[in-house]
Amino acid sequence: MSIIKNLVEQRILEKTPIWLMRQAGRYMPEYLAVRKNIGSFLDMCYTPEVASEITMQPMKKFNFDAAIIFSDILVIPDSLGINVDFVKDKGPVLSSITSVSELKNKKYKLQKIYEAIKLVSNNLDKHKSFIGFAGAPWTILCYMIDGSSSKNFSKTKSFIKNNKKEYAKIIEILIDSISEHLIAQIDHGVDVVQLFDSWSGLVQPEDYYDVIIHPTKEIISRVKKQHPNIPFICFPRGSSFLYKDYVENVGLDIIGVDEFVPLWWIKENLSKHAIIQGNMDPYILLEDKQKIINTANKIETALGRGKYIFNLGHGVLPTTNVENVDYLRKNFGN
Ligand code: 1CP
Repeated sequence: MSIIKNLVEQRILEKTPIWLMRQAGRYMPEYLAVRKNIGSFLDMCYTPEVASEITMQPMKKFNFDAAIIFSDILVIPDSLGINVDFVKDKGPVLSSITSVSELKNKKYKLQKIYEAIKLVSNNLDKHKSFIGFAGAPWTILCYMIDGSSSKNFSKTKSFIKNNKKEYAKIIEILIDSISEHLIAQIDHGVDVVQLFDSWSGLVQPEDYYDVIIHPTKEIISRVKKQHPNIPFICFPRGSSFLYKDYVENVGLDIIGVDEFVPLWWIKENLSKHAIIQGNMDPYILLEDKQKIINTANKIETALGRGKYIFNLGHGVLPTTNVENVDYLRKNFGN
């Protein structure tokens, strides 16, 4: 059985499992070498041999406990007929929408991701976990309405206040597509799933139940109806005090915690409801090796060896030195 499934069932393992969000990507020379030869970022995601090779790069180099399929949260808007482009030094640019009538069905595109999952699944050691993922409805909506990355996604915030009917229809479509996408990933070989809600911290507390908790709970319930034993990781980044309402209500197994939540608060409010994942500031990986290992060990001491999943509070920064990641992997938990 895979390591994360084991942890969810037994609640304690001999060693703390470790993987890193964005473990495949721009800080790895192997990734950049492949990227140079492929036209667009989405072409990488939709070419099964390439996506599976990139998924395996950090596994070969660091022997992490889990692989995460190389893909992106924005494949969902792409599969709904929205034009998605990744522009160098700018990030994603989407043909933003204002009404549900602008959406089309291009879900056939996602088949290539499922083929990549099959390829990885055939090659991955069965003790390793294999994570599939999707963006949560709110975070995907932010890109669909604002059309690009933003500090505050104010267009999206204004949209949900002033176009309640359109908003409700789009959210239903997102709940359907995300649930189907996660179920298909499990059907093709992943054995853990993670929902990324990177911008949940922008939602006001009075809207948090409707915009964040309700759609997430609905997705988890649909996926677990088909696959009751699938470990569900949720990462509502930036949720602060609302992390507590989130873990108590959505029906998850593992909660991804960002670096802004203190360890004592996590233990007091989250640990009894879920297995914890994350929390180390990605910036720490830019520091010296002693600082890296001391910080990682401090988190392990607080949360308990073998009782949580080591990860960062957000993705690996592109400027991270590969040697530091290697040092962390080899020395953490010894
Ligand atoms: O080479 C490049 O220039 C592309 C960089 C890149 C990579 C490597 C992007 C563009 N996406 C990815 C892969 C990716 N994205 C993974 C792969 C698996 C792994 O972790 O190894 C995952 C899980 C994601 C998820 C993702 N994409 C999120 C959620 C997590 C997070 O970082 O908050 C988000 C918000 C995106 C959107 C996205 N994709 C890429 C960019 C530059 C962005 C925008 C980020 C932003 O708005 O700040």
